[in-house]
Amino acid sequence: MCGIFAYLNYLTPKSRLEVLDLLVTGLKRLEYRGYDSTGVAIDSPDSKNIVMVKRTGKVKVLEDAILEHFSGGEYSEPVMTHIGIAHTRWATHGVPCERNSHPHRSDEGNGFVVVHNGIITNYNDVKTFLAKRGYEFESDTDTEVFAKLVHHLWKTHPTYSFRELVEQAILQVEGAFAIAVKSKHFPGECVASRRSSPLLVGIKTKTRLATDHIPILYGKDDKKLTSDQDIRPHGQTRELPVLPRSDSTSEFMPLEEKEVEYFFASDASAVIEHTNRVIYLEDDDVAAVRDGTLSIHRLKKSLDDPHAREITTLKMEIQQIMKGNYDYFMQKEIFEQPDSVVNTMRGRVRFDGNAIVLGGIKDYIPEIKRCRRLMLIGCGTSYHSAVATRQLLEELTELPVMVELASDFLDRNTPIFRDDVCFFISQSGETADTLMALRYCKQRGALIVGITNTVGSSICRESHCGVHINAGPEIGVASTKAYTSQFISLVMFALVMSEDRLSLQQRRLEILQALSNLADQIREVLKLDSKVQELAKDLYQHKSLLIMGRGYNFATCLEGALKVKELTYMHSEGIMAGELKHGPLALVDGSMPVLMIVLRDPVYVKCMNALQQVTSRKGCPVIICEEGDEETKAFSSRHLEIPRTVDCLQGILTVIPMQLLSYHIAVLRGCDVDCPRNLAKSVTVE
Ligand code: UD2
Ligand code: GLU
Ligand code: MG
Repeated sequence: MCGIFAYLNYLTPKSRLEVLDLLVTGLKRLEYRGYDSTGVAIDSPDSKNIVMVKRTGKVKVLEDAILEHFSGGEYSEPVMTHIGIAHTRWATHGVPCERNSHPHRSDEGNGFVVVHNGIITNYNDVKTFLAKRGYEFESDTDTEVFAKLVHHLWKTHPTYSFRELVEQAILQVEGAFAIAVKSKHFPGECVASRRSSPLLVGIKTKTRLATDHIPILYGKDDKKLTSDQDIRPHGQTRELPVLPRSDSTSEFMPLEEKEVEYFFASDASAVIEHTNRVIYLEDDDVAAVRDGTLSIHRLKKSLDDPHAREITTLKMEIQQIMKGNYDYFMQKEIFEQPDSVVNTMRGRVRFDGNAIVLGGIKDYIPEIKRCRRLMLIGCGTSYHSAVATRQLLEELTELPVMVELASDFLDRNTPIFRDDVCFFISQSGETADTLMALRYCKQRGALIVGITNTVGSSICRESHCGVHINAGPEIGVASTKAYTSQFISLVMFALVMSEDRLSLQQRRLEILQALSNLADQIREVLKLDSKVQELAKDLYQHKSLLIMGRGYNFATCLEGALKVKELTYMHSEGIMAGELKHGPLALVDGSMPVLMIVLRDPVYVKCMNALQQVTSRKGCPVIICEEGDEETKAFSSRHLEIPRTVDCLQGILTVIPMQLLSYHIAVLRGCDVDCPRNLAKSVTVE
């Protein structure tokens, strides 16, 4: 998840220094979306070239570099019309460094420069296609192929407008993107588009616009030129479909006003200080500004497509917008999970062919299959993701699986052998204990696999191979979306390991099917929010909360209790329901808050036993159960119902009410949700 920002002033004199200042300020607002590196592109003083400045690290580093390089002189002279683009990066493709920083360019002459948020999943195919045509690549990013593809299309279709070139290019790419493109061949113009990643256009005029909507212009799908090969689908060649061209004289609907400024941004926080008039672009919209006029295009019109995009008037404060409609980053991240789980699977799971490819470990799979045991090592929430998936890993890999807390693992000097495969799970990829455990195992000759959210992190670099969970930056100290994405990454690994096991195919299909429904089911669970909030009101003044479950949901109990502890400073314990009689049952009475997870899975009967034990000690537990499970619901007046899914993925749906519950309790207790006391986001000390 990166931040993109572009600023176009039309007949509104601004010096390049002012433009740079605007770009840097825009990036600062978007910095929460990623802070691996930053970059800007503006016109050179003679307006014949494009100048770029890029820096590794946060926006401040870029700001200092700009102050150093562009003081006064020709950069302070006003220009009537100009377009500048800017980017703050959260690396997915290629480590954070200056070379991989955006904007990316089409050629040495900076003909086209691009900023991008998202992942172009077929970038290797596009790269091969372009390499054959003589393009040389400078970075490891997926983004660079887009700049070069536009350039290639420009070479082969010299009569096309800037907008048409970009439209052509987005036809060829798969995956998720929000992009803004600037070109020295089309001065004063900007083209932007999105698919899955967010993008909006801010409009600032001196007087209020005469219109509150921008008409959408639809392509006519009648012309097909044949001049090149289509880059999709993988390996095959098809005619490169060239877009229907809309009538170029009518394509730009002039706004009444002459002087106008446009802002393209990943979210409203970056534009709100300039204007409150924005258009939220929809997937596959192509927004183009030419001669100061904005137009929005779509390739094809289908029946229910609207005729125009509304200009929305924002009524929010900056702080509010940065967090979307949320009060805290943690809350935002909880609600991001329908998208982040899809991002984890993006480009890896093919639901149509029931195939899974984890590019980061595929070459190591034969070696992993020969191993003697799998070790999963992590701390805190990352450790819980291992607990959550252990059973499925045992089932689908048929290998012994050990799950270890990194610190304890080291304390024990655990024996490690050359034929062990050790997984190191860490959101930041910098967790000190996990990293030490990694080095310990590496020294002993084991194969080291990383499961990290952060490209270029220490664990990523020091592991032999691994999987990036691609959940997007997690700002809230208490991990939420990283947990569900780690969970899914490990499930995908289990599926890869069992690909050629005939006897397991039915099971695999069942899980793949469930994965394809997961995002929608998470949306369903998130609708419980207000109910969970009510529940939090019952619980927040208590001293303690016991969370019980077993089997696939034991990890949710541990993770739920950890969330409650770290956010609310209440005592909370995740209890294996099978252990009740061996001690914890003594805690239960009519006043002890208890939450129990009782789902219709192979341990249902045992969970019901536990439920009975608790109620017979006058406990009145909150029950998390399956939708419509009347029999279970009968045991308590307080329940949270979640949709049915395959047993091994239940943990993803049951952990979400726990995240919400701890969040609401923390808010009610007046705790700082995003920065719990005594804790830090990434624990880089032992
Ligand atoms: C990779 C590329 C992506 C694109 C895609 C094409 C990156 C970050 N990802 O995505 O750009 O080329 O392939 O199919 O460039 N790794 C570790 N330790 C870890 C995590 C990852 O060593 O903890 C390695 C992994 O072995 C691989 C690389 O980092 O060599 C990228 O891993 P990934 O999970 O992002 O791989 P993939 O195929 O999904
Ligand atoms: N894939 C691009 C990169 O790695 C953009 C990443 C993002 O938006 O998260 O640079
Ligand atoms: Mg590595």
